[in-house]
Amino acid sequence: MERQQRLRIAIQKSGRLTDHSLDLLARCGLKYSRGKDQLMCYGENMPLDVLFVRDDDIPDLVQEDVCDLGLVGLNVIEEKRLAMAARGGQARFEMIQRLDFGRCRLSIAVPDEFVYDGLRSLAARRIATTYPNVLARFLRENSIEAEIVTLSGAVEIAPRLGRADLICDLVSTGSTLTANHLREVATVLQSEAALIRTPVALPDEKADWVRRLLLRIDGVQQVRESKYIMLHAPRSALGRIKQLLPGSESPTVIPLDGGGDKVAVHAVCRENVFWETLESLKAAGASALLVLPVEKMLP
Ligand code: PRT
Ligand code: ZN
Repeated sequence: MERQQRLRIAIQKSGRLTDHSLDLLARCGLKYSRGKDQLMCYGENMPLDVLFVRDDDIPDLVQEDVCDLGLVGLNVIEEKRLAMAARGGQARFEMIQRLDFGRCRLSIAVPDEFVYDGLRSLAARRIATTYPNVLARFLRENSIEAEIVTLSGAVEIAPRLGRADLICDLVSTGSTLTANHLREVATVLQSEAALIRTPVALPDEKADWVRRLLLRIDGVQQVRESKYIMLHAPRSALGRIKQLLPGSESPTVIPLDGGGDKVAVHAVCRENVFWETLESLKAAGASALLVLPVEKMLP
C-alpha cells in the first residue's frame, strides 16, 4: 500500500515516552519490526507505520502532515500551540486523546533559602525555563511581571550559576529539585502524554483506522486498572458484597451446583483490587476469592 493509504504515527525516538508509546501500540495489536537506530518501522498487520523522532519535532510533523498522528506530552503540545499563537499563527494539529502515562507537572521552584510569600514573590524575578510560552501565559493570568530566561536544558542549575533567581521546569518525583536545593512552590501545568492528529481530512480507510485505534486505546487504558474478580457468597450477603466491589457495574450472580444458598459472583472492577478490599469481602461472608488481570476489553 502506498503512503496515502497507510497511517503514520510519530513517537519519541528515545526518552521517557518511548517504551510506553511502543507498549501502547503493541497492546493495540500492532506488530512491527524495529531495527537498531531505524528511523521508521512498518506495521506488519495494520496499515500503520511508526516514525521515531525527538519529541519536540512531533507537533510540527503532524501539522505539516508528514504524519497523521503523534504521541507527545501535553507540555510540548501547549508550548508549541502558544508559541504559534504568539507569532499570530494557529497550531494545525488537534489533541484527540489524553493517555495514562508520561504524567508530570510544570512547576515553579525556588532555591531553598528563597523567601516565598505567594505568587507575588515572583515579581521582577528572573525565571529560567524551557517552556517560555506556557510560563508567560501563567504570569499573565496571575498579573505578574517577571523576566523569563529561556534555556534549552539544565534548567535546574540556572539559579546556582546566577543565570536566574528561580526556575519553571517539569517535575515528577521531585528528587531532581531536592538534589539541586530547590523547592516546588506553584504548579503551572499538569501534563501527561496525548495523541494528536492532523486537521487534514483523511481518506475513509485511514479515518476508519484512526477510529479503531482510538477505541483500542480506550480499551487498553480501561484494562490497565481493571480486574476480574470471582468469589462465592451466601445470597444473604450479596447486598453488602456488591457495595464492597470497587468500581464495578452490576456483577453476574450464578447459582452453585449443589451449593444450597451459595452463589458465585463475577464482576469486572474498574479499579485496582487491594488486599484490604479482599479482607473486607471475606469478612462480609465471601469465600474462594480470585482476582484476575483483564487482558482486553471492548465496551
Ligand atoms: O530527546 P528528546 O527531545 O526526544 O527528549 P527530551 O529530553 O526532551 O524528553 P524526555 O525524554 O526527558 O521527556 C519526554 C516527555 O516525558 C516530556 O516532554 C514530558 O511530557 C514527560 N515527562 C514526564 C518528563 C518527566 N516526567 C520528567 N520528570 N520529562 C522530563 N522530566 C525531567 C525534568 O525535566 C527534570 O529534569 O526529569 C527531571 C525531574 O524528574 P524528577 O522525578 O526528579 O522530579
Ligand atoms: Zn525534547
